[in-house]
This record gives sequence, structure tokens and C-alpha cells, in this order.
Amino acid sequence: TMAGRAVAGAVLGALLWGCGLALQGGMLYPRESASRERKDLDGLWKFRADFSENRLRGFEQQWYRSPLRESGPTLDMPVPSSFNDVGQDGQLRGFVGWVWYEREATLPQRWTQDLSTRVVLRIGSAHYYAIVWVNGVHVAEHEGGHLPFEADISKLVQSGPLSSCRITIAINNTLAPHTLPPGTILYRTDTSMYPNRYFVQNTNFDFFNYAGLHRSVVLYTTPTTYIDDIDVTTSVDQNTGLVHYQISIQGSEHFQLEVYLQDEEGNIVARGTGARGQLQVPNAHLWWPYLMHEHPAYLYSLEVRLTVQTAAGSMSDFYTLPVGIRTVAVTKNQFLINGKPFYFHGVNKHEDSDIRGRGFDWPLLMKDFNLLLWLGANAFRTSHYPYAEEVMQLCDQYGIVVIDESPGVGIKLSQSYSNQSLQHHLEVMEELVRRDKNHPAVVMWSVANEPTSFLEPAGYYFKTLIAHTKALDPSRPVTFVTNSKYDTDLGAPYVDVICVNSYLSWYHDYGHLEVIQLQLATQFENWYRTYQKPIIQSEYGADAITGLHQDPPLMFSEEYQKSLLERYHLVLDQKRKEYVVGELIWNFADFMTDQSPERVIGNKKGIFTRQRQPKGAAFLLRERYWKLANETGYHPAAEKPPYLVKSPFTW
Ligand code: BDP
Repeated sequence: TMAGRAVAGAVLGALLWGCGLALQGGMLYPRESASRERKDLDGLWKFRADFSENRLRGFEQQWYRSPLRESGPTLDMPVPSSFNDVGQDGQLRGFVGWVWYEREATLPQRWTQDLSTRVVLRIGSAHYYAIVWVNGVHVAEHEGGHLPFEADISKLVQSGPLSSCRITIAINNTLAPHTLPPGTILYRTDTSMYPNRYFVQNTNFDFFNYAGLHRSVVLYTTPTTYIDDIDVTTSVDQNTGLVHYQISIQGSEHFQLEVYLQDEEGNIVARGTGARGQLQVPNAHLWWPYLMHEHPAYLYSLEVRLTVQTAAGSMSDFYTLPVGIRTVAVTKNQFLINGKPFYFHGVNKHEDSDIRGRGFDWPLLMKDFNLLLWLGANAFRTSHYPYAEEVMQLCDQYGIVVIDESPGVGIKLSQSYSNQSLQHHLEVMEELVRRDKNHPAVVMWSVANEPTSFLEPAGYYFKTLIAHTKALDPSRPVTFVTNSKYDTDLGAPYVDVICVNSYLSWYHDYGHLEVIQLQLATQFENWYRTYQKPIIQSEYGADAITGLHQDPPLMFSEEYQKSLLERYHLVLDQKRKEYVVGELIWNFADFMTDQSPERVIGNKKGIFTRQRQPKGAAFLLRERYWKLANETGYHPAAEKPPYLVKSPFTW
């Protein structure tokens, strides 16, 4: 049962926390409020890659001590962006090692003079390892390229007459067996074949290892006693929505807390006081996925007000958190949202585009969401790492359901199953849950993608990882994405939902579309017979080079991609009546990979090009997804199917 699971989880959680895990503090999204200001540091930063042989010149010469231009030439580098594809320098594109970013920020006088203001520097994402200095003083260090971290810099900026500060960030993109994702540095010592000290970065995943400051760097303020974290879970009792909240405060033990829940019209529908409690919302509007309800994605806002009496008078902090009231549950053959069967019809994505690489970009984000709505997609998986917080917020607002994945991809070597690796993977799951726990759109955690599971420590590794994730968040199911063949798998016994990737008629039996139906049906039946858990076809697809046509279909043509998908759909249409609860195409759009003889300027399995133009398969999927919405969606307005959800998009 869920309750039993929670208890077991709590016990294991306590054990692990005893080992010294558990993060310090919360990681609330930096929002402005009556008590909080925010200053974005997007734009051009000074930049230098350290091409010295050991890549350590920056540390030897202490480049953080004075403005970067004083230690050598600099480039202008946009933030957010990957540094790789912005310039014309092939060496920088493939650079491995430390790069240095720097920027001056001018601070409002109040920030530097009002000692009841706390000034925080927050880095949305720095891939992969980052060290941060402010005015030459070390303030933060962080491992992992896809999750935010921050530093309280109040003391530094409030100690002198300065009204500006210099922020230096050194970032190393090297991947090693214990990083996530893992990688290896291969030294080529045969001097008859390679120059002296030649090395390459090797990885076992299929996307380019873009690096740099991929998301915004911001400065924000809070009062010195402040709302540090909020934890919201929801449940439903008949028509009453229950919002359970827990708030943590830093800076003082003597405070008053008031919370208000507002509906979309701005009416206060429930109030509470104190650091934890339960709000009751009679006749609650539930948060429903896109196409499952005529008013999807209903969001309340939780207004949190903190008041503290200090010698200097009273101080307040305000924070507003969007809240969606919904439930998630898993049976042996169903995935339930608000008690109704939910069928995932959607995509896998990447954070990837021309020039920007993995850098966050608003126009790109909106285009992608508009395409998802057009397609009739109701879900995506954040393959193969956590996406920007702004993406998750849009999912909440549009009703796009998310399977939220860690960067546990390409775990193929036995060194990547070491204790050190496991410890780091556990920390990453903690950081991910801490950041994304309050998003109603997130309905499941994915701890990894396609690890090699027959290696000896893998069983213990995944058992621990999955149990720990459940302990961190008993309110959501956990999965692990596999591509191995059924019962040899070591993650499947512990997960709630089985996510299976397969590339039938692509990586084997290539060119033979006729084997798909038999092979796919056999795989599904084996999985279900062995585990009796709901199954998601979490990846399937074929490369198609846009504009390449061939009929009868041949590999890499748009026709082959379409036919392959159609064969999968025949089987999915049978098995979704039994235990298959979703299908996610690989991939939403073409994306950049390392160079190899199997890749033509990247992976071409997109149904959209990298520039987000449709291939034939996009139209095929759009037909299918709107049909699926009508057949599998739950529409309270209609008595029974077909619900006739009509696409508002003209074509
Ligand atoms: C899958 C991986 C995905 C790859 C895909 C492919 O999960 O990252 O891009 O194969 O080869 O196994 O296209």
C-alpha cells in the first residue's frame, strides 16, 4: 500500500540521512514579491577557456582575484547559452576543461546598506562542475550541470563602500566515471599516432556534451528572516481538495506564519496559520492534464506571509507558490490522475537548439509548447536530465504531464556503480526532488535511462536509489527506463511503472518493418507477465532526414519513419486496452550528438527538425494524439466516449 511504502521509505530515508546526505536549505524559485527583488544577470559575460596543457593556469594565476581582462584576452559570451556553438573556433567547440566566466553587477543601494536584506546569488545551471567567487572570494562550489545552486553573498556586498560586485564562475565540463552523466577521459599515448598528451572525452550517451552557463544567473533578495522552503502535497476527499503544507523558515525561531490559498479569480478559498497544516478547499477545481478536461491545469496560489518582530520593528517576507490540486496513483495496469486512467501520449525532448546548444531561450520554449499543443501531446519525459524551472512552470500552466528524469544516463561501466557514484546519484535525486516537488505537472520521477544492469553492483545500486527516491517523495511513483529484455532487469522489481525503450527495425532487424508487431507484442507480454506493472513505451523511433523520400520506405526516409511508427501503433492500440499506459516518441526534435559514422550532424529521430519544422511523422502523430485524446481522455462534460475534443488549430 501507499502508506506501507511511505513507512518503509521513511525508515530507509532516515538511514540514508544518517549517512550525512540531506541538503541544507530549500531551493525555491526566485520570485519577486513585496519583500523580494530580483536582478537577472543575463547578457554578455567575459569568457576565457583555459587551453593550458594541464588546464589549471586559471587557478595557478588566480584569475578570480582581479578582472579577467587583466589576466589575458577574453571573449564576449552570451548567458544563458552553451559556449560551444557560438563562435567560429573548432577548438572551443570541442574544448574539455575549465572555462571562466565573469561579469560585474551593479547593486541597488538598499541591497548593500540595509543590513536586514539578504542578497543571494543563484545559478540556474552550470555544466558540469562550477566554482564561484564574488570579488575574488570563494562563495560556492557545485557538482552537476542541470540543477540550481546558490550562495548568500550579503556579507560580501554589505561590507564596504562598493556598489558593484564582480562575479567569476569557473566551469569544468569534464565527465568522469563518478559524474552524472558519467564519462571517461582517454589518454592516447601512442606518439606515432597522436600528438603528445593527446586525450579525448568519451561518453556513453547520445547527445552532445554542451557546457557553460545554460540558465540564468540571478541576484535576489529576501529579508534576513525568510521563507526558506515550502513543501506542498495534495489529496482529494469527495469534492474537497486538501492542501498539506509545510514551511521552513530561516533566520529566527520566533515568527508568525499565515497562508492563504487563492483561486484563479483571486478569491481566498482557505486560510491557515503556522508552519504546517492542511487547507480544505470545498468543491475544489482539480489540476487536470491538457485534453483530459475542458479546463485543464487549474492553479491556485498559495500566499505565504511571514512576520517577525525584531528590535528594529517588524519584518515580513512574502512568497507565492502556484498549487495544483491533484492525485496520482498506480495500479497493476493503470496510471491514475485524479482517480481516472491517464494515457501518456507525448514526446521525449532535449534542451537543444542551433547556436544556443543547451542554453535556455524563451522563443524556443514557447515554440516547443505551441508545437506540443498542436500535436495533441499531453506529456513528455525530461530525457535525459532535469530541464529548466521555467519549463516545469509552463507544464503546470498548460497541463503537460512530466516524467522528471535525473541525469543518470549512459551508466555503462562498473566504475560508475561505485559508492561514490551512488552517493552522488542520491544527492542529485535529492536536489531534483527539492527543486521540482511542488509542480503538479510532475507525476513521476525517473532515476536513470538504460543503465547496464547485468554488472554486479547494479542491483544494489538501483534498489537503494529507487527506495531513497520514494522516501524523499512518497507522493509520486518512481520509474527507471530500461532497454534490456524483460526479466534480466534489475530495476524493474522496485519501480512502480516500467518504462521500456525499443528500436525495433532500427538498431537490429534494420530495414525489416515486418518484424515489429510480433517483437513488440512479445516484449510487452513478457514484461507484464513477469512484473504485473503498468508499462510505458518510453522511447521508439527512427531517424529520418527531412526531405528525404523513398517509397517503398527505406531507412532514413520520412516514409520509413512513418511506417515504423505506424507498426508500433498497431500493437500499442491492442495493449493500451490491457496494461500499456503510454507512448512517448523518440524524439520531439532532431538534436546534436557527438560525431560518429551513425550520426548525420546529430540524431535525426525528431518528428520536427532541429529548427522545429514538421516532418511527415509529425502529421501522423498529430492525427493519432487527437484521436487518442478522444478515446482515452476523461471528459466529465461528456457521458461516454467519443468526447470530441477538437483541435483549435486550423490546417
Ligand atoms: C536510446 C537512448 C537515446 C538515444 C536513442 C537513439 O535512450 O538517448 O538518442 O537511443 O539511439 O537508447 O536514437
